[in-house]
Amino acid sequence: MLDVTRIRQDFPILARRVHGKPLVYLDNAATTQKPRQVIEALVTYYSQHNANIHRGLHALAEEATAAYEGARERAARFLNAQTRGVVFTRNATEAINLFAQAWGRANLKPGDEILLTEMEHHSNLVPWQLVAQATGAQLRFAQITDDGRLEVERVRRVLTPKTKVVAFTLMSNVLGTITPAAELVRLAHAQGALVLVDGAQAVPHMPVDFAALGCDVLVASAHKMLGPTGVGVLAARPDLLESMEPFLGGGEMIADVQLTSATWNEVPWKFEAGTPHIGGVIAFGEALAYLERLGMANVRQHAMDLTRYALERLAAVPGIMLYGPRDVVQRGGAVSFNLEGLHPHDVGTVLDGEGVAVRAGHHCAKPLMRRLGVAATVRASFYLYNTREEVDRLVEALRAAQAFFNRPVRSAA
Ligand code: 7TS
Repeated sequence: MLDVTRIRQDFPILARRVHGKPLVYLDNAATTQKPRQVIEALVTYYSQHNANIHRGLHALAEEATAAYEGARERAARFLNAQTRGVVFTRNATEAINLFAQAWGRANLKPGDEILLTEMEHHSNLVPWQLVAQATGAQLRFAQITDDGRLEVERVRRVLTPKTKVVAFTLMSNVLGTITPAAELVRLAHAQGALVLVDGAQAVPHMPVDFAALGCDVLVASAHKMLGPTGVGVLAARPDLLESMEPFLGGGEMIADVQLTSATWNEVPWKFEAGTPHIGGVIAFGEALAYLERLGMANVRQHAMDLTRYALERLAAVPGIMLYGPRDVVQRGGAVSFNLEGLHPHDVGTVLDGEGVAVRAGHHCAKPLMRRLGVAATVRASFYLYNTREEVDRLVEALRAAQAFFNRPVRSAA
């Protein structure tokens, strides 16, 4: 069990008022708030240790390098991946682009297939479109069920000997759906395909074990898990990284450089060209330490309890359409819905006026919106500092939106 009252004291922003009301922050799938431990890590880095890493001989450079590489070790432990297999990027999007370009350009050819699902975030779709255009490979898609689940059988149906890579989300940012990743990895590997798992939503909210999943690449974003913006993680098998050509060229990623050629540094540094977000990575290490102290199993339990409560309360709102699985075991805490007769943006605006922050729109998943037959949804997404009282505030604010636009509040019966 999480001590949410105590946790909330670590997050200065949660004491804010918005439009005269106490802030209810339910936009955690977009980005999470930061505890003071993470904010202080940034301040301490810039006020005590700031230096460029891996090159200076002076004390500050050594301190900064040790802290940066320490964060890499912690990230590897957190994900149960090898330290040499952890590459820091700007975000999950860049991590996917890195793999799609560095691996895809060298390994895909006309006739090969890239298998994705209908519910990918644009960042696990567009990079594959780019590499498909560049290589002549074809995109294939596993369909989801009407309640937003990804069934193994439907993936099996589109997986062929031509499939060279399978890339899918472990948790949908729109529907909350948790996909049967370990089973899909086994299936894909049996066909000789590599697997990239998009953990941008899952890694912050549940225990995710890279080795146990068995996938080849796992990506995540620090800012969705209490860390700063500007830091992403690519965890991969070190031998896979070694077999790949670099993604970006420049300082740091080289072993030797001649005027017309260069050789590469060892992994993971081969994939970290230029000065990274040193302070951000170090502060990300603090975010991981914070999550480790709470325990990811407890974080997941809290998400299930709160999501169950939210689904119950939301289902009782007249004229609501809820998307995604209803069973909290099969989903995380991103809850999408629409209110009959109201535009999601209007709902979002009224909610904002009540101090309740949600996202309304296509959530960077336009093909999924088309699959659901809507242009947009309202999305409330929870994290470890959210409470049942905040869910109640959300529901009250939805009623206020219905009253404001004067919609008949038909009884659900
Ligand atoms: N994959 C998934 C499943 C995501 O939800 C997101 C961001 C990304 C990848 C990309 O992460 P980034 O840090 O590189 O931007 N999702 C959202 C969202 O749902 N609302 O804002 C960002």
